[in-house]
Amino acid sequence: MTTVDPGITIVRGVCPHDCPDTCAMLVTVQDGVATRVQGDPQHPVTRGFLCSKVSRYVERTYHQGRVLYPQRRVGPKGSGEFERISWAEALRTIAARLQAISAEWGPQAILPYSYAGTMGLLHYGSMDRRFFHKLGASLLDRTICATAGATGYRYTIGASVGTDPEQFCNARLILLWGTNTLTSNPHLWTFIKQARKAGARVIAIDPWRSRTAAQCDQHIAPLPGTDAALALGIMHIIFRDGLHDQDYLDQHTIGAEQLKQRAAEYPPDRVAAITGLEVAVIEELAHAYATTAPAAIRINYGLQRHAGGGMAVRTLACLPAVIGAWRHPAGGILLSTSGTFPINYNALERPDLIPPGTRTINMSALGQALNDIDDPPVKALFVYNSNPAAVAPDLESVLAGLRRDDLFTVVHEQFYTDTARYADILLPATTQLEHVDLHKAYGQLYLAWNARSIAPLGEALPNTEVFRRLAAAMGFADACFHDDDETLARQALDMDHPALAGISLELLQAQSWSRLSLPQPWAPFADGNFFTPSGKCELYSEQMARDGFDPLPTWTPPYESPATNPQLAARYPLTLISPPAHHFLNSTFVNVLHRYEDGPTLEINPVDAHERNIDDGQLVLIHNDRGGFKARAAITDRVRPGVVVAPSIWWSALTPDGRNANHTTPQALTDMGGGATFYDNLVEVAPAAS
Ligand SMILES: Nc1nc2c(c(=O)[nH]1)N[C@H]1C(S)=C(S)[C@@H](COP(=O)(O)OP(=O)(O)OC[C@H]3O[C@@H](n4cnc5c(=O)[nH]c(N)nc54)[C@H](O)[C@@H]3O)O[C@H]1N2
Ligand SMILES: Nc1nc2c(c(=O)[nH]1)N[C@H]1C(S)=C(S)[C@@H](COP(=O)(O)OP(=O)(O)OC[C@H]3O[C@@H](n4cnc5c(=O)[nH]c(N)nc54)[C@H](O)[C@@H]3O)O[C@H]1N2
Ligand code: SF4
Ligand SMILES: [Mo]
Repeated sequence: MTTVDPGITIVRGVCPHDCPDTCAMLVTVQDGVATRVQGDPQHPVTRGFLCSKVSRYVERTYHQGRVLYPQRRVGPKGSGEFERISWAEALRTIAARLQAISAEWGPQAILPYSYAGTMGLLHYGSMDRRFFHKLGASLLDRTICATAGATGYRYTIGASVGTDPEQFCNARLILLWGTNTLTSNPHLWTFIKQARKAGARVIAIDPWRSRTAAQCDQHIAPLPGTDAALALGIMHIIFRDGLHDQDYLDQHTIGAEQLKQRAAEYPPDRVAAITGLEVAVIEELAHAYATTAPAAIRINYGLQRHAGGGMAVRTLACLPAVIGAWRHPAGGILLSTSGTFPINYNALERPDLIPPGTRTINMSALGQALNDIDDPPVKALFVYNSNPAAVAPDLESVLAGLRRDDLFTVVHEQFYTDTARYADILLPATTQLEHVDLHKAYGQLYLAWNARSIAPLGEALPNTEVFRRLAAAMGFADACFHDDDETLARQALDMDHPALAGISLELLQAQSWSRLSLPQPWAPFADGNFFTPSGKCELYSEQMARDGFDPLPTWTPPYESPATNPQLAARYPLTLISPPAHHFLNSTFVNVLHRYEDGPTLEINPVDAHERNIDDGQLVLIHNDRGGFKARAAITDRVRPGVVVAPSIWWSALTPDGRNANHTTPQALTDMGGGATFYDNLVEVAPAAS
């Protein structure tokens, strides 16, 4: 904290949102009121700027839609009608209901539901995990975002470790593959711009000409869910033309010969047919990739929201080894830096408190969990850090579950979200300015400490404190329920690991952030040392064979596409992708910043629009057997025929018909990791009455 003028201080914070950049923020506080947030100019990744969302964090914090007091539902579920109660009464009511449900149905009838409303290690998962573990509640498999890709990447590389994003400035070729960098990872763009200045070529591979794709030197638009075939086609050409790095393959990989044989099954004409790309484009891409060094690939999570999402990432992760790109710090591939951070999750979450045999419920199939699971059924749902009534797939099913009269729902929230409206008990949550937290990142290599800059608004409480108090109300006597936030942070950092050498909580509190203690420059796999069981890049994976997968890279077709499910496509011929709108962060900021987005829209190609008599700007209904939602048509060649795009994730109250894209998305899971398949989604579009 720095005092600028009498009454004005600058507090050093961290952006808590689910974004790879984890920006360092400077919060100006005047007489106890936050007046401004800025990016820390000293931070090597933040570089003094915040995105268009979080630069308005003060507006969000003081927004009139904040939940400020505990409340009890007085109207029908979903109506959002509440009356104020005290914290004491709220905690008493929750404890009594959880105890009664536990006595009648067993504790596994209680389901926590949380995701990444905050990425802070304390408020993402610490006291809450301890509480539900001690209670014996069902475990939640947190799969909604990243588990397919993380699992696939792990089979090939061994851990979520990849190219240092700060090294992208030294790359000569950058593939932005299934990621909308300018929207979802904007601070990487700084390094990409530097690389371009030095002559690098940047190629976007995305079925949609996103904001990012439009800025690249080239945009390659494969059909959704066909990336693994494209990667195998690239490998085919590289092996065919002898452009591979035999020395790297010999020394640091397993299965190069088998991979070569597998790639032989993907000649350019076959890959062209699968991906909808021209042979010449695939040939040129393969040659550019193999002959431009260093070559860096950025994948994020967009491309793995398909049936074969895990296998796609596993396959792409083989590419750098084939050409030896890992030799250079600026070569390789980056999915997430998350696994570079040694964090003591066992100390934070205390899995030792879980009763043996406790079941696990997959969050990506919440609708099924609420409607179909027996033995025991879910009788209580405790939601925090998430807004499932907007973000979960197959919302018709989720909402039917949330409407159940016999379901006791607690929601701990900052805002009256779509989910909050279904709460029996609604609890007020602090924002990042009102609590402390410790942060790692998934798109850079800095640990950071978020200091508290203002007092909590109303009666808002941080997640950790809510679960401390609930543990007391439930009579949990274990000492771990008394740990305060600083103690939790110390426990998280209690690892004997070289990457934490010299880094302590005190250091982070004093200077706000610190790069992990890694060699500079950081070239994680220049000499092999992969995190796989063999220590090599596993082009062939024994572990995958044991887990029932093809041990070699392969293309896994979408569940829903005209080529792979013609019967379904006869009724629903268009693939819908519903990626984040630029000013939204999943469903966060929608209530605050929707004025910057042009209402719910559907981007549709002129050919598809013409066939359906759809005019530009017209209201359309996008639908399939799961449900439908309305949006305004934007006729554009940003999407190819057969693909439509609905920037998301809208709050129901702000849409024309109270529904959003997730009324059409499926609960089907990815090939591995149990992930959600949001973009594996066939729909039809028709003109709608206003
Ligand atoms: N502004 C903003 N930033 C965010 C978020 C946000 O909501 N808003 N969300 C955050 C979160 S939680 C995450 S997980 C990340 C996600 O960030 P990204 O990984 O960038 O994910 P998406 O935007 O979902 O998808 C990226 C791109 O993948 C494309 N895509 C879809 N299907 C395919 C495919 O089959 N193949 C290929 N090659 N491309 C495909 C989409 O058209 C989209 O342009 O961003 C984070 N950052
Ligand atoms: N159609 C479609 N659906 C998608 C996606 C998509 O691209 N398309 N993306 C998917 C992805 S990648 C993800 S990660 C999920 C995201 O889904 P969620 O993790 O649910 O993310 P948000 O919608 O941002 O909701 C987070 C909520 O947490 C609240 N919150 C923030 N901080 C705190 C806190 O400290 N305490 C408490 N108690 N609450 C807090 C916020 O106010 C917000 O309402 O959505 C998925 N859904
Ligand atoms: S959302 Fe991402 S880009 Fe925006 S301030 Fe937060 S970390 Fe930075
Ligand atoms: Mo995500």
